[in-house]
Amino acid sequence: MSRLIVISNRVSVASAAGAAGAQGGLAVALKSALREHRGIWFGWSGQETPEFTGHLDMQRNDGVTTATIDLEPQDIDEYYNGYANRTLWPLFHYRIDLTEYDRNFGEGYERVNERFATSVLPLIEPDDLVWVHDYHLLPLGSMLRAKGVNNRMGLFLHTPWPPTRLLTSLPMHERLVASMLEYDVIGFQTTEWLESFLHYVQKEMGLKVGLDNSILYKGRRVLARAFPIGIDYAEFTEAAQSEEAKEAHDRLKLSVHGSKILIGVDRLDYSKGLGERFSGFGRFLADNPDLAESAVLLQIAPPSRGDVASYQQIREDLERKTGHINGAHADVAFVPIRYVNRGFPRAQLAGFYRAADIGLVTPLRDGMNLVAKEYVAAQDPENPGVLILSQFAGAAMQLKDALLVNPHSVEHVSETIKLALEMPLAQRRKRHEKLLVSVRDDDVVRWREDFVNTLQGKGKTTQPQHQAA
Ligand code: GDG
Repeated sequence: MSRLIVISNRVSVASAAGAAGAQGGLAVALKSALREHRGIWFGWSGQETPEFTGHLDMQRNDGVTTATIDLEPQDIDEYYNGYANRTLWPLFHYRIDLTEYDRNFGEGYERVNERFATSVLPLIEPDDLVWVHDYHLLPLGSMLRAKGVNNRMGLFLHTPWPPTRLLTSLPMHERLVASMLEYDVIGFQTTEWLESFLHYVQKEMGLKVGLDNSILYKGRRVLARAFPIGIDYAEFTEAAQSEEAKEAHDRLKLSVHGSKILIGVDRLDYSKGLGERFSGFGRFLADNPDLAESAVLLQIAPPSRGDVASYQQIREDLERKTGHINGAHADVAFVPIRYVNRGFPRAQLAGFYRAADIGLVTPLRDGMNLVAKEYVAAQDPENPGVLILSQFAGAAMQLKDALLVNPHSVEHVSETIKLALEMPLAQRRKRHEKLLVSVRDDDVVRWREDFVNTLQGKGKTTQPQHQAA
């Protein structure tokens, strides 16, 4: 079996990130992939160095070999906080109002990708498969090719891919996309993002796309496909059975004195639609005075990307909104929104999900959204809760038995909460049963095998069973 070299912006070393309790979906997915595969995970350590040296810190922990580099403050400003999180992230989530176009960011992005390429090069052996992750590293493959790497190389994008008309607002968009075509395989979360990408290469670059979605570029064949990511189902259901999960479940249940529980779990990010969610819940409280005090919203939102102004802004907005809604609807022994700005260990999270009657997952735009899948996996099949899911999350393409909502409509969110609270047990069970099949079968193991097999050129392997056509 070929070795796998996984390259991503950040590397989650050992179990430290797990203990901190706020690792993102990418880290959760990759760790389980690497544990099973011989190989190396390369990326930024998250640490600063006054001057870039390219020194590789190699470690073996938890069955995973990692190699990390430190970056200079200017790299972090221009590449990570700049081009990645102030330019590409908002643009890829359809927020051109928040997208900043700064030439220094673009230069920093290229410089750091070049530094990644130079540093990882000595680790790559001739038969290795190279698997690059996410929007931070789109041009990395082309830089490795320029250094003579002929290995099979794949890219997986965890975010959405924006419509062509939005992407063309990015200066030098052609150059960015052309650099991506140096990979052998380009993976997206859903067919929607894939179609946007194929639209771009046809309309803007005049390239031909074959029936198998392969793109002929400079005499090479690049395969673009959807590979919807899943959760580590086995690991998560085990965590949900643990004593720690049961204690967390009981603690939360006891604390609400018989009220129903709605849960949201999200990195504090504007793409997750937290403000709209709170407003929808506020509308539900206002529309249903007879049901007031019968439902509590627990929102867990560990802060992320705090160095970026738009993230500071959303934090302030949410604090104000929570205060406003709680002020209007609280009573001496009742507070409708519990807004918690910190992370919890995974087992506790699983217990909270299980205790919740409704999973409220309402991003305005999301590549996939693993929280929706975790909520389903954590339910008691005999008495499951109801998943309310944004129609704009990639997960909505698979989880069609959730109650799908338009997160921009406070009325729709409010009505859907009511519907979910009143849903009879038989219907809850029926919906959950179908959702569970998708979450269990299209898990992270299947995702990884599918991507790696495709990268190895083993032809089209099993398509996810529950991906919409
Ligand atoms: C990106 C894409 C795509 C959250 N709070 C805590 C905690 N989390 C964990 C969740 C879940 C993960 O973080 C979040 O994953 P998501 O998929 O919801 O979102 P992103 O972080 O934006 O991930 C996304 C994903 O990559 C994978 O491709 O699905 O669309 O944006 O696993 O449980 N974990 C713990 N404590 C917390 O308080 N332990």
